[in-house]
This record gives sequence, structure tokens and C-alpha cells, in this order.
Amino acid sequence: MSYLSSNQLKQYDDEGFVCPINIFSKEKAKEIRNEIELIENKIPEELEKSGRYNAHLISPLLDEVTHNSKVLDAVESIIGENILVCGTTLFIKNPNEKGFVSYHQDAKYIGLEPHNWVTAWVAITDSNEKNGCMRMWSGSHKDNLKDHDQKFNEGNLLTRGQTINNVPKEETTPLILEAGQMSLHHPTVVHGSELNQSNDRRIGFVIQSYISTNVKQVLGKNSVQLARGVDNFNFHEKIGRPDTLMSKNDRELKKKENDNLQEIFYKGSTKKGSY
Ligand SMILES: O=C(O)CCC(=O)C(=O)O
Repeated sequence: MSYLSSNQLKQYDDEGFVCPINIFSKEKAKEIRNEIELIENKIPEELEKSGRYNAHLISPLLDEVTHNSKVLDAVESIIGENILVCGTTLFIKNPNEKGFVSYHQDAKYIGLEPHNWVTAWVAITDSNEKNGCMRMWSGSHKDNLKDHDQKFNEGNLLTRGQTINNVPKEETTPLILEAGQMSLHHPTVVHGSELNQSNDRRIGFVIQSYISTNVKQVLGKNSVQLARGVDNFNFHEKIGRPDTLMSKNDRELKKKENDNLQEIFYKGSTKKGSY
């Protein structure tokens, strides 16, 4: 039986996203936030800029979220029972910084084909219109990939500042989540987010993405963790999970994976952004 209800699956099929899905308590979310902030305090560059990827490889609590059985049950309802984790991203918006995310489709520059994958956005803090939650253009996943301008613009939290122009904001839906809840979204749904105008940080831990074992990386090389089921395809190298916070070996592994990611994200681009 599917973990997501038939209404939730219908929402995903019709709109390209589903939310809110309850995963853990606000207290647990605070514990996870503390671990993120501990890493930031100890080694600031570890989570900054292009360091923001794959923090689950150095943080046991983020690893626990990535392999959380409720998250995986919901993901299984969408992509089936053989699930790989192919990366994570921390999307942090601090108050008084000009961070935003332009409207884009994840599938455009990520190299994961076919699109039998889904992205989980887990709220470590509340996420709402005031602090710049994600906004989805409902139904846009049914179209093909759209043209993106590569703006490399200041404040844009995407690698290339990739932007789909003229998205009608009035047709977008804010994904309002409380800390400990998550949303799932489709590889081709158009989405973005605005500035954080609150007095606190907005932290999203994004598993980008959960892929089915039949998905290939066509632009470079990703390593993966087997999250559930069996992998009869073996398209990707497998990597382990951390048992301590920020061990030297795990930090080296994260660095290696992130270097590979840069190759993928900037494939064919003459310019490089800061992420
Ligand atoms: O966190 C955000 O505001 C945007 C995140 C995003 O674009 C994504 O998870 O695909």
C-alpha cells in the first residue's frame, strides 16, 4: 500500500508537488539546526557556497534525515521501492541577506535521466511567505524543459542564476511548512523562492535527489547511497554513511563528491558562479 494517500498522489500528479508531509517534531528540527550551526561555527567554509552540498556525508543527524523511514515511505510512493540518495543541498537564507532562488526546473542542469526521481525539501526551520518559502508553478511539470537564461546574478542561490522568465507569480503556490515537515517535488516543476524578510534564518535541507536505481547521470559522475531496495543496475559508485560528526575521512569524501558536482553543474558553461 502506498504511504501517500490517493489525494496526495493526485496532488503530485496534477500539480508537480505534494505537501505538507509530517516527518519529525519541532524539537528534533531544533536539534538538527544545532548540529548545522555547530558545523558552521567550527569550520565556517564547510557549509558555505559550494560547500553546501552533501552535508549528510559529515553530519550523523542529516544522514538520519536522509535515511528517515517516513521520508523514504513517501518517496517510494512516487519512484518505487529501489531508492538511491544521489546528493543533498542546504538552502539557507539568512535574514538581512539578499538570497533568493529564481524560477527554474531542477532537471535542466542536473544530468539525471530518465526523470524517475524526486526532490525532498525538509524544513529545519518553519518556511513561509515571510521568510521566503518555495513557490511552485502548479502543473508546469507537464510541459517539457523550458529555456533558462543564465544570469549569474547577485543574491541568486542557484549555480548559474538559471531563470525561466515571465512566470506568473499569481499562479504559483507557496509551500508553507513547519519545522519537521517536508514537501516533495517533481524534476520538471517550475519553482523558485523570494527573499527572507523575517528576523530568523530559513533553513531547508534538500535531498536532491532520491533517484530510482534505473536513473543515470549523463553529465558526469555522482556517487550514491542505497537507501532502500536493491540496485540491479549499478550505474553509480556506492559510498558509506557517517557515524561521527565531521571526521577527516568524511570531510574528504564530501569534498571529492562536491568537486564532481561542480563538473556536472557547470558542464558546457564558460562561466562559474559561487555555488
Ligand atoms: O530552498 C529554496 O528556496 C529553493 C530550493 C530549490 O530550488 C529546490 O529544492 O529545488
